[in-house]
Amino acid sequence: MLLEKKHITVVGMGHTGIATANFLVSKKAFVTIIDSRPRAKLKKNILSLNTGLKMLFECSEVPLISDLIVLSPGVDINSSFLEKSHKQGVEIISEIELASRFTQTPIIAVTGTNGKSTVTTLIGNILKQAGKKVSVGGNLGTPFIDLLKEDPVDYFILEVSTFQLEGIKTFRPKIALMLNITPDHLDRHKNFEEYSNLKGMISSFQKEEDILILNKDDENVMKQGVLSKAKKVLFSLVEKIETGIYLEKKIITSCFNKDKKYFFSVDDLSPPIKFQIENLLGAVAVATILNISKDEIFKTIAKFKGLAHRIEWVRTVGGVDFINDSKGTNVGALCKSLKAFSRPIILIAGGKDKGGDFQALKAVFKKKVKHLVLLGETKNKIREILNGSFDCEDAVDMEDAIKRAMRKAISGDIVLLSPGCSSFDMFENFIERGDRFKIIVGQL
Ligand code: UMA
Repeated sequence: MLLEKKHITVVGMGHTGIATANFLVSKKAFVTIIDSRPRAKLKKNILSLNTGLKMLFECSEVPLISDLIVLSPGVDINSSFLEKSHKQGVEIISEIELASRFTQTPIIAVTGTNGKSTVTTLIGNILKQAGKKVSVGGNLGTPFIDLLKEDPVDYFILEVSTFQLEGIKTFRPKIALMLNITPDHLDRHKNFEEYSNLKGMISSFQKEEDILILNKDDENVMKQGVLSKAKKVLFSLVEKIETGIYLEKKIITSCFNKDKKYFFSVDDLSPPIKFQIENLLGAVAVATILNISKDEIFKTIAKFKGLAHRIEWVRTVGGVDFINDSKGTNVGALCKSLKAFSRPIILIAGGKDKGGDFQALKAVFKKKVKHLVLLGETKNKIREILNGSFDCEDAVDMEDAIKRAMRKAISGDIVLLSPGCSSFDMFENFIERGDRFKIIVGQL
């Protein structure tokens, strides 16, 4: 793709916009970067931009001459300010699309509503342990276009969101992995169908020789998988799989071309990975396809500390495990976390409502939750939905919530913070909420 002397507009001056604009300048394009926020709010961002480009602030209008528009993930491709450009036939793409046009290195892309950061990191760690040169990023933090600086590598391993998939035209992972699809980001996407279809886009440009790994236990994932041309590999927690990874008497097992291999028992795993078996199966599927030995996989897993705020094991106090899942900001994430445990759970949930369907929680609460402590703005909504069918109490803040949970817990229980809501009613973000939980648990 020739960029020299092309007029390119980059929308958004966050991590992605900055990395993209700097890349385009290095390719000698005429770059304009626009942002809807005022200059005063973007002082730090401006410092990271190279010279030789034009900046427009408080701007929601694309410059008239634009050969190409590259969107940051936070910018909706259906925004009204892009309508004219769509009509004029200007190419509008996401940053992962642009980056993928500048490398021949195989891409391993991971998507899903929940668990994708953990799985992306785990795959990266396993491949590094096995001596491969990899570069890991995407939605996880470092924009793909910034990772190109590390090329040549053996693989790019990317966490990919629907916001990024919305703007792809050719993005073709050698291996794509779809973990799960449950409702999220419905404030951005029209409805669940649109959101699911965008997740499915991860495989849209894959060919017969590429591989698509699917979670057999998730019907929405399987629905999307049917549409793909790629070779399918499945994984499942609950059933035997002909081509893929599953559990046989608690032993992680692979089966390819009728050849079965046994890895290790989930009983041999320690926290934090023992609560993330489904995610682990996805990562093992990728590693197996790439012929990584079971020893290398096990060595990585033994060292894996998990990611902060994602089913993060914090501490065991008097036989009670405290788990921080503050990143569980939607109902799907909360359900997933509850299903990860086979022991009684005292759950701390609630926060700012993202329009989640809490009705869906009733059945899983009955099965998994021993006691519920409610926090934040959604307290009343959740209580009303439970309609007296469930033992719950209110807490005024995190400290109070943990104290209340402690009173109900006995040895062998799990105290889980998995709010199912965003954090903005009481905290700066989910990180501050999770850190608060960890500090208080650390002082018990
Ligand atoms: N902006 C506009 N016009 C708009 C919308 C936004 O100008 O219509 C501007 C904002 O004023 C701001 C900039 O765009 O200055 C922000 O861009 P951005 O939201 O795309 O943020 P980045 O810093 O580029 O971060 C993005 C991802 N953010 C989102 O998807 C919202 C990061 O994922 C990702 O780590 C990063 O690129 C690198 O790839 C974050 C995220 O929350 C962690 N992702 C969602 C999730 O995980 O659920 C999908």
